Amino acid sequence: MQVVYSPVHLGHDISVETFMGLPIPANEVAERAERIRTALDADGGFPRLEPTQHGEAPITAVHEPALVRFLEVAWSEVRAQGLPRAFLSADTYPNVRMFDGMSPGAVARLAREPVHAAGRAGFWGLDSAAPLVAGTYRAARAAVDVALTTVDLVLGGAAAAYGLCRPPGHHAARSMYGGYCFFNNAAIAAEAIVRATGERVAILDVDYHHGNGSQQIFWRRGDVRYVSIHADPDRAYPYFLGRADETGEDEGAGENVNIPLRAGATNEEYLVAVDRALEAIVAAPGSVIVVSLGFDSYGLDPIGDFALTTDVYHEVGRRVAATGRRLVILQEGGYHRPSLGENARAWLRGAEGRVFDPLPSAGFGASGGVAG
Ligand code: OKP
Ligand code: ZN
Repeated sequence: MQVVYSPVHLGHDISVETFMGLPIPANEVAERAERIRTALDADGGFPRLEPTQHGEAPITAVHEPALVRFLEVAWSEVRAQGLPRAFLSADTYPNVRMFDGMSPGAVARLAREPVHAAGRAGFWGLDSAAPLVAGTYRAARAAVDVALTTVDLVLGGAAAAYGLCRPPGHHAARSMYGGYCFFNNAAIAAEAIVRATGERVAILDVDYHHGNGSQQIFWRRGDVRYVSIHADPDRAYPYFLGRADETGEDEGAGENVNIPLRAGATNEEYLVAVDRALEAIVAAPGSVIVVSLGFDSYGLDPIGDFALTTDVYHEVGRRVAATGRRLVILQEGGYHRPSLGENARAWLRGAEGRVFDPLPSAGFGASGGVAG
């Protein structure tokens, strides 16, 4: 299987994030993508290519152009406003209740983009978990090009291709970045496939977190079905979306399928959910699945609480490919760095119908995950 990777992600060089106000070492770091790249190179079965540039039009097909402009200029504005800092992170958000009791006209006039860089970051951002640095915009653009080049491979005839996107994308909504995400790589890919083929497309999101951005972008659309398996938002980010009763509206009624799972979810429970998700996908026509692939569902992940082990990724990849649909597989999260390479190899080899034999050097083989 071909792998699309760009070294431009290295410029999105993050060392710190905040968790409930406290600075903590960042989770979404460059080492993640480097671990996966190295493991796939060592496997020998994953020829690698760099993305080609696809320009801005496929991005503004799903994102508000002003969001793109903000992300492009944010870092230099921080500099220009003389705010000395290592990264830009929002701290004040336009909570909808700030405007309680005001008329819709007044809200439209008042709830607009502020002037101060911190305010602008809050206006466009979901949370404080998407620190922006000098190389962020270029990295986010490169991740989109990785996704779209992966689409090109599949529309060009490949049964499956893998895009090693970093930063990830599924929390980014039409007019909002956040949750380590800037542009929604999977949504941009799905939209590009719809436009190129005129066919319906399914997104299968198996990151540990609910992809609120992907859900929002296609909420009222009848041509993109979004199916996600994730931690129940009652206990996990993004807290506000991801419940089973969120099914879409208008043309999109019934096109949004959320499968929230309990803490401690096992391989067996996960595979039951995968079968449900795949049933929902094959119930509608279409020949391509965009997979939002996260390994934060792994038992040792520092921010997840499922109990999955490496073998289950091989089986999930196998079952997804067994739908007979072509696969545009795009990397989202996964934060237990030592296991990322092996988990990616397991999933992708499963999707190709190849056996998974752990790399002796990896130290995280098929039994590498622990429960709990
Ligand atoms: C991205 B992906 C607040 C903590 C919020 C954000 C998690 C983003 C996960 N500082 N955590 O879905 O793997
Ligand atoms: Zn995640």
